[in-house]
Amino acid sequence: STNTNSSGDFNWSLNSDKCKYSQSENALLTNYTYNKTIVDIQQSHNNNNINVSTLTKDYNFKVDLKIPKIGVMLVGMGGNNGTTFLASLLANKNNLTFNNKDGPYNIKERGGFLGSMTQSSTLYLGKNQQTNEDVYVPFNSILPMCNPNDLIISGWDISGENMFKAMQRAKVLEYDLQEKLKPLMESYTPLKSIYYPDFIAMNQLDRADNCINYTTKGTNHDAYSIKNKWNDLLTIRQNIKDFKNDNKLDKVIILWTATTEKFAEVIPGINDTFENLLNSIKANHKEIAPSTIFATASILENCPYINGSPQNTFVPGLIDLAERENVLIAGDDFKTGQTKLKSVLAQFLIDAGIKPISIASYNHLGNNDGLNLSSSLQFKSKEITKSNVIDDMIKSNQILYPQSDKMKKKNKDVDHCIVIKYMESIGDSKVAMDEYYNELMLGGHNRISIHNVCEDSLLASPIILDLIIMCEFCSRITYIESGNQQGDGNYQQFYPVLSLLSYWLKAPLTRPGYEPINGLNKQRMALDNFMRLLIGLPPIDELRFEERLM
Ligand code: NAI
Ligand code: DG6
Repeated sequence: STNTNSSGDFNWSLNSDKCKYSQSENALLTNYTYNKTIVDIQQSHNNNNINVSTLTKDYNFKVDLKIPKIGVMLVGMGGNNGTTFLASLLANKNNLTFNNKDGPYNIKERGGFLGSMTQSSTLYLGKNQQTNEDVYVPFNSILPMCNPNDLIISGWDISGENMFKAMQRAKVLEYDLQEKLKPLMESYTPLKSIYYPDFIAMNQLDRADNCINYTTKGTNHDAYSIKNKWNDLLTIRQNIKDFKNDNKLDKVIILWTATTEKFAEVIPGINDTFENLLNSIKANHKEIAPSTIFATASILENCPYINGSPQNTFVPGLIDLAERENVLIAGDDFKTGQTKLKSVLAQFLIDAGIKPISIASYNHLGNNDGLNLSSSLQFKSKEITKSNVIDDMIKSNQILYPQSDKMKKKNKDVDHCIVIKYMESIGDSKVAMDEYYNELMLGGHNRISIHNVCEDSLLASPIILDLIIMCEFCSRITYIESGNQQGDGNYQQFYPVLSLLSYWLKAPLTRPGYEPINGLNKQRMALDNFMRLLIGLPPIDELRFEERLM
């Protein structure tokens, strides 16, 4: 069949017997044969017997080509990320030009959403028949994806400042850009939110003037009620309903970009199953975090929920609820700078057979995120997501990291330390310093030092955009296993934990029983190949036989 797609300045058509367009459904239907390698390891005496075989499965995928009207609700809308994200959407939509020290800067002319994979990167299509050159197309031109200009934004914050004032407070954007954005931003005011003081640092108390559960005027914890968590849940659900109805939206996506919370304790009988979780919300259990209320409300309203912070919002009871309601969820913690680079560099070193022995990662920053993380329980949440990123890489190479070594070193394969210090004067301009100390052959070593400085929220905002766009796109994809006699013959959605989004997340949430993949290139490869298969193209294998064989 021939499918035509257009993306601004070029048209392309596809000849593939794998996919066809269904006019009645306005959908693209594709057959794909998935090849899987299965390793069976049997232990006998001191030996491992490894048996390798292959398995194929045929799937039919369906992509709904109609882009719905999409609303996004940000939890923590008035923070540095929330304001920068909204500012970037409005600045692009209105094609703003502002002055900085170099003169006029037109946002569209300079590339728009730099740092966004969906908006500013390309996907390998194939070889140019005439010149043998590789041909790449914009990632978002392959299949219809939401245009950032069309997103309708709302959200909550415990601070009631309007978005212009909140943007000023964030001190991320150039003065002239803030002034140009003023009339566009000041009409946005965050909805009242939930504040349970135990979950975030004490130093955040001063901000909390816009809370649902504000009972008495006061300047201490006692001013905020944690006595009616069920009511808080109902309020958030109503907020979502109202937003959807008022704006006539087809879909709403909720994304947490609020302050990092401490980890909630996972307690059998309290938050381990969906029933226990709902009962514990009714009982005002102390381990129910604001983020868990938001995620529960979101799932019950059938809205995908994305967690951009490190805390364990997705306690087992919530995953259970998402499975039961069949609603997409993804987390945890935006993978923006230091960790993103680590998920490339550590993977490269280990794949190259070089052995990282220690990785020291320092950060200092002076924004409100840094202030909150100066408190030990909140730092702990971040330390966990920043540390775990090399686990699967270590496990992948038993030559460099034999199991026996691990026993000797008390479970520490790589000495990996994470330091975060708050320095007010640095503002949002985060400094990240890393030192990788590696073992080479014949007893040699090398040290790689990295020093990166940049506005934290300018890295996070395009990632927020990608998460929303890809989450929405994935929600339009269904599949059926060919020849599945047992199923009811209906197309089904992805498994609710949307691990395809792990490219943008520091500690990817995975399906229970599966381990996260952290390597950035592996994560990207999954996204690229998935896009290709949906339009009937084979996965990229880099074999390039036309060049290498006679
Ligand atoms: P921020 O402190 O500027 O913004 C957080 C906002 O959340 C504040 O306006 C605060 O008032 C609000 N808030 C706190 N509790 C709330 C609640 N229960 N409901 C609604 N609003 C609430 O922080 P920033 O820099 O915007 O970062 C946001 C989150 O994203 C943090 O958890 C941070 O660790 C995480 N993150 C940030 C990255 C970055 O590069 N900027 C990267 C990875 C994660
Ligand atoms: C200091 O580490 C503050 C954090 O919120 C980070 O800026 C954020 O988690 C980004 O981390 P990374 O490792 O992806 O740069």
